[in-house]
Amino acid sequence: MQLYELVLNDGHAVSPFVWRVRMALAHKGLPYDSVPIGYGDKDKLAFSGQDRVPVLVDGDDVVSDSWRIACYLEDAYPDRPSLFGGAGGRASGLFFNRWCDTQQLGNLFLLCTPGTFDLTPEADQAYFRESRFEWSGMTIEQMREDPPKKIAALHGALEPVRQTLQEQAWLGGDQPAFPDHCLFGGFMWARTTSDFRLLDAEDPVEQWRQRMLDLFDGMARKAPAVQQD
Ligand SMILES: N[C@@H](CCC(=O)N[C@@H](CS)C(=O)NCC(=O)O)C(=O)O
Repeated sequence: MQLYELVLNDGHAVSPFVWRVRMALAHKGLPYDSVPIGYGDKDKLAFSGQDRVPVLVDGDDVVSDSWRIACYLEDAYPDRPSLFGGAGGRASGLFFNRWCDTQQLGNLFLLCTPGTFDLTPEADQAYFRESRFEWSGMTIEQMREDPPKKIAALHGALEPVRQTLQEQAWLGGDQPAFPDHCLFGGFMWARTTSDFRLLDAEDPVEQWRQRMLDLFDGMARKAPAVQQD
């Protein structure tokens, strides 16, 4: 298998969507070769019929979009540890996936985009700046203003997750499942790009994040990052 993934300066794999898939592949115990690409390498993704990472190539199968890749892995490798724990888990997993896309990543966008820009090779910085301005109407400099206010908004959005992790170790219950990998992807975006602390040490979400960093022999903890804790 090959995983096309976004890799910026100093080997920082910043994409929350790629991290979801990296964790899902480790969860299933499936080895793969990484194909690192930058923002300026979209032509290398043309074979997939779209221009975003992650893209997974498995023999003749080409799958893009992190949710669709998770579903593909679950269906193609049913004998490996399950990502969803059955049809009900997949159905509610889709809801949580969309919650992460809109609520978690929505709140992380203004926080993590400046650090992502700082790690973007110079040749791609103009594209990055312009595309993010088109999406948000904000310059990178404007996004850098008042991180504490943005961290407080994220903290509020995470309350249902916090209350869940007060009752159980993982979003998947007594073991990690794809919803854990989804949420963790966003925190890996922050860890790989930005030096601010998002969570207090006693927050159940932080304790869960530490457990996630330890999974699969500390795979995520060992990845090049700005934050080391
Ligand atoms: N819904 C897609 C989103 C994929 C996506 O937006 N990927 C970003 C990386 S974080 C990308 O390829 N960005 C390229 C760009 O901004 O030009 C998924 O879940 O995989």
